[in-house]
Amino acid sequence: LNKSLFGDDFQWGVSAAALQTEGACDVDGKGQSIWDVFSSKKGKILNGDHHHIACDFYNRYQEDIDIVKSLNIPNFRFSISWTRILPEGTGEVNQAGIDYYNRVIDYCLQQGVEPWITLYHWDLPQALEAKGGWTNRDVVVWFSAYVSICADAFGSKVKHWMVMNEPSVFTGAGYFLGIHAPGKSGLRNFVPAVHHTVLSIVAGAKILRDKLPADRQIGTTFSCSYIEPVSQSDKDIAAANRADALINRLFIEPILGLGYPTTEITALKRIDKFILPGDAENMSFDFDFIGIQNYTRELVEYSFFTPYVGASLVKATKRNVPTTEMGWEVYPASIYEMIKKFNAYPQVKKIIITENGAAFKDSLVEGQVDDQQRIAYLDDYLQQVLRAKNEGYNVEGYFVWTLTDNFEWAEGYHPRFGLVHIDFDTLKRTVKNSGYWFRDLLSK
Ligand code: GCO
Repeated sequence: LNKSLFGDDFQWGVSAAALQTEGACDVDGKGQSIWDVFSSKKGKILNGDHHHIACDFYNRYQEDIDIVKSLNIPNFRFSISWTRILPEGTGEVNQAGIDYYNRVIDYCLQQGVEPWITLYHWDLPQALEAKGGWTNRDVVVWFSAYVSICADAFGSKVKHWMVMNEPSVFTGAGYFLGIHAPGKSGLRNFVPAVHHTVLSIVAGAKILRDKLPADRQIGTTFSCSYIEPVSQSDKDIAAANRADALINRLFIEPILGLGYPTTEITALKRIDKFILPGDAENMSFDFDFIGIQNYTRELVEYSFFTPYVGASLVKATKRNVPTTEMGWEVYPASIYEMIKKFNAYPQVKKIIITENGAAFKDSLVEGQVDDQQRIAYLDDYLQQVLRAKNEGYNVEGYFVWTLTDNFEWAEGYHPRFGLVHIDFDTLKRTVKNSGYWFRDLLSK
């Protein structure tokens, strides 16, 4: 593989997120986020890990951006932490937070690396969670004010914007399953959180459109997995369709103007009571690009015991298939199928793969990490992206998840996804062989 096969306009990059990398949770006026609170609770994060220091990107951003540049990676996607800008979520702006992101953005630009900003990568201000967080409809107003400040502060320099990262994960894991911050569960939290998130994505996008120069690219990102039934029985096929509605369609479809997939998930019909008069016009937006993030596929079987969806995922670790350290099946054709699936929506203008990558057990031996499994994974998935592109499907960019090993949410530091190894005791960075492989791919 080499980059020229993908054409001159194809956008290459690497992705990261504030909470997973920055550390410095309580410096320079930053307020507490829901993750600062959640990670401090006993038993929430594997091995009792915490993101207090993480990769110390807050202090070492220059070193990391230097690495991005040295690997020939032209685009760097990272997120802004709401609580650095607005420590209490609303109200007074913390100038030190604005200054910090200006330093990061300026350093990227000086190095010839294009910054791509995600405005929300899951770290809601705790002060807003205390008022109900995403379950409280006022979040649309709070989020809009935050977006507006970011647009004013960074709009003259940053060309690519993503409103939110993977809404189905932060609402599903955080407000339905309770395994991510803020640890809430049940439909009574999940359903309003879904609707308020949709309204916020659209409100945020409209503000960006109003405030930013006309040539700015406005997007938002979605997680997705290719879903297949375990058997061709009617029950399994119907279960797979329900899982697909929940995992792949729940957020993109309203945003494209298609409404919520309540035909498949009837329990979601209770969302109607949160949809107020006038909401219809505020639920969809014409995005310049849609970011899709794919790692694996899911096999689904009918399950009488799983409430609301009547479907369960068959664990890859029980199926005798290759998996990553996350227990996710390595299934390269999933990314091809997802590109096809998102191409089927005529409203989608441009698709960019804003995340793809894998955690494997890496070992640092004499200053080297020879991560052949990761290289094979990335190569195989990229072949499938190329296949989709060659078949004429719209896909105009690819970002690896992620630059450095980092704090993988409830899994802590155990899963290593980086192109760059971090020794979490010394914070020393070592480019893995996958990083050099990506550099070479981008040099040809
Ligand atoms: C995501 C993420 C990342 C994860 C990655 C691996 O889920 O959007 O952006 O934060 O670390 O997906 O699980």
